[in-house]
Amino acid sequence: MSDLHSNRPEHGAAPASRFDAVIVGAGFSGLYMLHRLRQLGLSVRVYEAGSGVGGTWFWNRYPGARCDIPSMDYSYSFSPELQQEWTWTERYATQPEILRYLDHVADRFDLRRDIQLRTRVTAAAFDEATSRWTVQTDDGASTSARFVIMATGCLSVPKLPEVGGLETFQGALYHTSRWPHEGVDFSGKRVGVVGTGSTGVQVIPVIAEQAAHLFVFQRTPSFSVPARNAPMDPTYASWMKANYDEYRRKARETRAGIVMEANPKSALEVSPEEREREYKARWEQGGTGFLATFSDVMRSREANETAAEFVRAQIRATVRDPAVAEALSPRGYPLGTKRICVDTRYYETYNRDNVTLVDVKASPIEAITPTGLRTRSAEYALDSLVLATGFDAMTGALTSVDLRGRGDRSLKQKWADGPRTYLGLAVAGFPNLFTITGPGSPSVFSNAIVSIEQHVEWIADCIAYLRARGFERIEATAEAEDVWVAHSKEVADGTLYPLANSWYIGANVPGKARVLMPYAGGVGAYRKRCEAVAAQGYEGFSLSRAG
Ligand code: FAD
Ligand code: N01
Repeated sequence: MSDLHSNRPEHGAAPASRFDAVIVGAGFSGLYMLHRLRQLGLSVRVYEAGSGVGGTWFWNRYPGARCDIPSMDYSYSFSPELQQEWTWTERYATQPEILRYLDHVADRFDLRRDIQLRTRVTAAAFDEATSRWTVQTDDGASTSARFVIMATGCLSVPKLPEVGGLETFQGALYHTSRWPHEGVDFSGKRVGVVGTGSTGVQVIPVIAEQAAHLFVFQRTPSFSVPARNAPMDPTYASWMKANYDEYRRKARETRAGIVMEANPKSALEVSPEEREREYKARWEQGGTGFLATFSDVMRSREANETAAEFVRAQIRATVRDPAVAEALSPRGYPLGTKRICVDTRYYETYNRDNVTLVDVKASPIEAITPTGLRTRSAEYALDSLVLATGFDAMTGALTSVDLRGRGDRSLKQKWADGPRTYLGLAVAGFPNLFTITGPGSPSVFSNAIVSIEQHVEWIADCIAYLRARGFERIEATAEAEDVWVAHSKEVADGTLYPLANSWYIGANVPGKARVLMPYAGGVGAYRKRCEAVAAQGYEGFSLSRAG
């Protein structure tokens, strides 16, 4: 607690600057939020810890990084001009291309003049007398703002493995989400990668092509489907640009924020031949659409197992060594309940002579040593160690800021047993604070850009409403929050998600409460709920004027 305490704004110290709103983070969320609030005529300051804009795409520069939602979908829809003028070069754009896009957005909408880079928000406290927040940054300054919008990202706080000796390693150590800007040359090196989630699955095939030898330390195998990435088909891109409005409208009404052909049939009602044919067709098509092969893949354990077994069969057909194929075959949790990975030649990589799969579930990592990594049964000499060990997801970036609401209550303490929000947008006890893609919203269960745009627009409309009617304060009621938390749990319990030890439920961080953090009800239904709340004068919120 003492370190948190020292971050708190000094009582009585006058903030050096005043804004209508402070936005924390300059990724997809923060950039668009700034643009919308400026359009309303608000004075805004964005604080961003990184030395550039782009968020996820600024930080995750590891080789092989790219999106897993097609780029024509994984992009802003708010500006028809931007949509028409930007050209994606691949079906799934690489990290450098997405970062170029976000830099272009920052320039095109003249956003940079309100963004303060290299500045981390460490604390923020709500003053009940003035209905304003005092925001503290790591440069020692404080700022007063009526509204604070946390655009801090669901996957922005890297997580290191709980393994002793990391600091003793004499070779080169990397976390994939803090990759050196100048890149890394692995030629001639013995490299270890810990982690086989979406990041590991992307980085492993690329490092394997360069390293003298690659050791993959796998604890839990992932289900991965091929991306079938390819240069952008100009006919498809032209069609999309001509039909973007209608396409985006449809995407907003779907479950996952992406238009995909969903098969209404149950996996269990069709013949084995039809089942195989359908899975094969989706596998050949590539991408996350595999999850929509049948209507009950994500709802019925038995149906799910048919999809899981299909993937295991693909692994066996691809990987030559049967023991390695078996070690790569996920078992014990349903497909899709840890985020499904989308890869390029992932399983094929294990046929290379310079790649060794090490099963660290069977023989756990005991320590990182000065010269490499030691498991219970062997020692591996390494020149470089790459940690693809993920993030303190969804809550990490929010609770690492010392947020204090009414009565000096800390968000971290309030969320000790799991995050509680109203719609993933607001928290009872924390007036005038909004979260973009916060826990309790569909966020990571969707094409993030669809969810981000919906939140940004809802928050901007809400602030416009308050200002037009002279309200200074808005706060989610405890009752509305309780109802939303209960509803989210009920929806979650109707899915298979709680059956996996995933970051979705906080299982990757020791001591973190086990709660399914994203809302599993789908973006279409969720959007309708948010719109109804606004249409009813912000039902579930209390609004108040000065004094
Ligand atoms: P972020 O991009 O995470 O930006 C948050 C920013 O806030 C960061 O720059 C961070 O430095 C800053 N910040 C945080 N705390 C503070 C603080 N206290 N003070 C100052 N600054 C702070 N989603 C998809 O839908 N499709 C994909 O294909 C996809 N691919 C992904 C690939 C990778 C490698 C990763 C890690 C995630 C991916 N995601 C994907 C999820 C991705 O995070 C979102 O799509 C999206 O980029 C999130 O944007 P954001 O602005 O909300 O958050
Ligand atoms: O992180 P993860 P990620 N010893 O938490 C392992 C998005 N994303 O960075 O499963 C050994 O999924 C851990 O093992 P286990 C996407 O939403 C998207 O890969 O805990 N292993 C696991 O294998 C994704 O879901 C893309 O047993 C240890 C891995 O590290 C999210 O970001 C690309 C360990 C962590 O996997 C996070 O993905 C990249 C230990 N002590 C990311 N500790 C796209 O393709 C951890 N692990 C779009």
